[in-house]
Amino acid sequence: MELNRLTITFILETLFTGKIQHFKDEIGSTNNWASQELKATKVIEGTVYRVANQTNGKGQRGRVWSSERNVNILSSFVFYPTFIKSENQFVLVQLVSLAIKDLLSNHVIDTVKIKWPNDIYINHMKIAGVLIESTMKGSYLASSIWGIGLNVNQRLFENAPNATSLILETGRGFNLEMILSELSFHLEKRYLQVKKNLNSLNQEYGDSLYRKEEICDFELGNEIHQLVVKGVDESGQIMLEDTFGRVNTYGLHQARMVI
Ligand code: BT5
Repeated sequence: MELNRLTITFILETLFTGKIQHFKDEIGSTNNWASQELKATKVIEGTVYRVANQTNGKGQRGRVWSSERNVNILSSFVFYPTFIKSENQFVLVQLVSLAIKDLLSNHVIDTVKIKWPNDIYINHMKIAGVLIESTMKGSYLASSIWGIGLNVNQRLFENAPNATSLILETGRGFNLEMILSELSFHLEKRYLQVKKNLNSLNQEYGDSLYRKEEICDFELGNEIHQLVVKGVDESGQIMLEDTFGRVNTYGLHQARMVI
């Protein structure tokens, strides 16, 4: 007798993350939308703003995030990490990156890597990008918007030749609401982990770094240097070793991996 294959859908329960969802067909940028809402009303922690299409999707430092309509996750979550000092805000980068890695690792066979600081890579291709925008009160964080672009069902990337997606990596399509629910689950799990112990993600984040212990080309100023990725320090600066075995740390504006 032939066995029927059962498809079981798990509804991942969270305490507060993704419980309130706002959806629009189109907006400039979900990060800007969330930021406007934060200024205008009281937004409950864990609320997520998601769209089918962004007309002005933002990357880091003026770069553009591009996506086809209604095939990918384009979302921004609102959190209040008021227990984190601004000098420790790199933990947010760690927790969001690791949460996306958790989600993807449940679906793909290949290893998911984090290209410093927070690009998510599979097989040398970028599958997700993160844009965190926070406000401060005194020396602590007040609110934080976690913008996440995750490629799910898009097959062709004309504007980003180095991109991949879940459908390209697994050969099957995914339900976007389900992926959003998984994302909410993993974000909350990592957030609560950090709330308990601020340094709990250091080791895992360091071990997940893309091309760790490999010689890579890095742009430092206008020059290209061959350096080995050793890890990150507690402030999130990347630690790079030169050919003489000297390790120096660099901030976001100082070093860029050339791939
Ligand atoms: C990022 O910037 O990777 C952060 C992207 C964050 C996007 C989300 S979508 C929801 C929320 N609302 C927003 O407005 N933004 C956030 P960066 O590291 O600067 O990478 C940008 C670069 O990635 C671009 O210059 C392209 O080379 C490449 N890129 C653009 N779209 C891509 C895509 N869909 N997949 C992979 N790479 C892409």
